[in-house]
Amino acid sequence: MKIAKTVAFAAGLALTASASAQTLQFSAGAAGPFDSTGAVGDAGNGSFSFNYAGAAFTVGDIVFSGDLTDGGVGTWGSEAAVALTNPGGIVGTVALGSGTTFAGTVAVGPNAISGGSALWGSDVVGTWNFEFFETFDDAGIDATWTNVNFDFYDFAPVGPPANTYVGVNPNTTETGPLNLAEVTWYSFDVTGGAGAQPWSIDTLGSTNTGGSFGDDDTELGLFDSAGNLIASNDDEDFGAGILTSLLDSATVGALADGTYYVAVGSFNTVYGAGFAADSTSTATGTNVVNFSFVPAPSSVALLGLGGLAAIRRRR
Ligand SMILES: [Ca+2]
Ligand SMILES: [Ca+2]
Ligand SMILES: [Ca+2]
Repeated sequence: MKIAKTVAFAAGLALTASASAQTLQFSAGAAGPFDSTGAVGDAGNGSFSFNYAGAAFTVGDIVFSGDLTDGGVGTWGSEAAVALTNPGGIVGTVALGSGTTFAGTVAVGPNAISGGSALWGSDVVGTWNFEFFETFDDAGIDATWTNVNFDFYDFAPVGPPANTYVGVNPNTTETGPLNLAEVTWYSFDVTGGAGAQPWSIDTLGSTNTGGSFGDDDTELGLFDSAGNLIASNDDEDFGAGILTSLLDSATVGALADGTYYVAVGSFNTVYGAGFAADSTSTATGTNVVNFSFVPAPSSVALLGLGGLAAIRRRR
C-alpha cells in the first residue's frame, strides 16, 4: 500500500560543501527510456525499481542527474517530476526539471534533493520505486527521461564553522576584517535566562566599501547550536536607509539558555539551515558586531508588605 504524504522535499539545490560530509550509500540508476506522461499513477508513466540490500542508514541528500527529452507537446521542464517510494511504502515527490519550454534533450543535474530524513528516516532496506510523472499534464507523452541516476547519501549533521567565542551573555564589540565574499562567525552562550531580557546584536560601526548596493551594507544571521537558522537581517532601516543589520528581542523574541552562533557578511549573503552562509559580496573593509545582553537579575523572593513590615518592626 502506498501512503501519500505531504511533499517534504526541496529540489534543485546545488550540491553544497555541507553535503560532502555525507557518504554515498548506494546508487539507483537506469538507462531508460522512461516516459513522463501524466499525473502520479498514469499508466503511461515510466518507472523502475531498485533493491537496496545493504545496512540501514538515515537518508541524507539524494543527488539526481538525468537527460530529459522534449515530447513536442509544449511541456515545461519544471513539470518533470518523480515519485520516490521507500521500502515502507511512503511516497515523496519532487520536481526534477526546471524552466519553461525546451527543445531536444537537456542534461538535468546533478541536483541535491533534501528532506528524505524527515520523510523516511532509516527505512531504506528493500525495494525503492521511482515513477516519473508530470505536475502539469500536457497531451500525450510530455517528455522522456534517459540515463537517470539517484545517489543516496547518509545523513550527517553539519558541525559549526570556525568561530570566535565572545563569552557568556556577552556585552562586547567585535571588529573583524571583511574580505571578498567573507562571512565571519562568532559564538556565545546565554545563561540564567538572560535571553528572556531585552537583547540585541547589531553591526553599527561597520565600515566597508565596494558593495553592489551601498557602503556598510552588512547582513546578520543567528543560528542555534544545531545549525538551525533562527533569524537573519539585512537592513536595520531605522531613520532612513540604514544598511547595517539588527537582530534583537523585539523582532526575534526570547532566546533560551544555550549556545548560539552569529554570522556577519555583507550584501548579498544568503543564510539557511545547516549553518549555511553564502556570500557573493564584493565589499571589503571592516565589519563590527555589537553584542548586548543583560544578565538576568539575581533571584530575590518577592515578599508581601506584611513580611517587610514584620522585618522592620524587629529592628
Ligand atoms: Ca501527458
Ligand atoms: Ca507537462
Ligand atoms: Ca544590509
